[in-house]
Amino acid sequence: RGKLSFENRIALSKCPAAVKLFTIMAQKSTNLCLAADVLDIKKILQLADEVGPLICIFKIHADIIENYSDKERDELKNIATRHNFMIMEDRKLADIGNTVRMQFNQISKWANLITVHSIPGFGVLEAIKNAENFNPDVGVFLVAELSSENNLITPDYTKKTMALAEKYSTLVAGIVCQFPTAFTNPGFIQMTPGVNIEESIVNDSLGQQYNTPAKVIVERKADIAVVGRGIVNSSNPADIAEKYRQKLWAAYLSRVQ
Ligand code: UP6
Repeated sequence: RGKLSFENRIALSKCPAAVKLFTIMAQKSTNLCLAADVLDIKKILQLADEVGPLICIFKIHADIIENYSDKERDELKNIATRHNFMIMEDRKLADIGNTVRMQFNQISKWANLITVHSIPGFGVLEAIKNAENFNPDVGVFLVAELSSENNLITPDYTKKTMALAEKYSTLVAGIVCQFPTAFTNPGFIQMTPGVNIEESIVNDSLGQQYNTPAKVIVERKADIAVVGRGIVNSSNPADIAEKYRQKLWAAYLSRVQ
């Protein structure tokens, strides 16, 4: 998988959202996902407009945004269309299938990609797939590993998560994980958070762990790197995002060649 280009992996995916994402990454030469963890909706929209040309995914946690109404959801959708990126809601759904189905229906009105935990078992993906007004263009990223220190996920959990992803490969666009272990299907997209350009920044005070762009893309075979505070805390997010984009894309090119 590591050596195949994004273009060559398009035909290997069974999920329409992954096909769209691979296409955007190849067209825009970017494997950067911005984690826009900001409370102020005006700042979020400004970030999306400024950094939009440099990213493939604009990832938000809608439940931390103040005053996120339909008007702003539409505005974000317009910016996404203009700059050709996908909107991900990082809700990490983790309830029983029946509840998740209702949550997914709401979120899929405005997001293209949604993160889901595998912990509830097959019912969570079965419910989404069979939802009445299921939109097949919306894709799931299944969480197989977490970036935080001493998290409770075991290798067996990760392996079983990958088996679920395989079973629901028309719905699952990719996997949120740290290591390429057990990850063989090149149709899935590996998304890895915990990335910082500064080698000296290895963690925060709450268990988050960071690695450099080269390490996550080349050694850990991530296709997309998620960067939050490394970009959003900067006084000039567009400049620093371009630095990340260049480093991440160069690492990807060195891997595939
Ligand atoms: N995220 C992680 N680790 C995971 C899964 N998701 O950090 O295993 C998400 C966080 C945050 C972003 O919810 O939005 O990725 C990382 O932000 P940071 O770069 O500011 O640490």
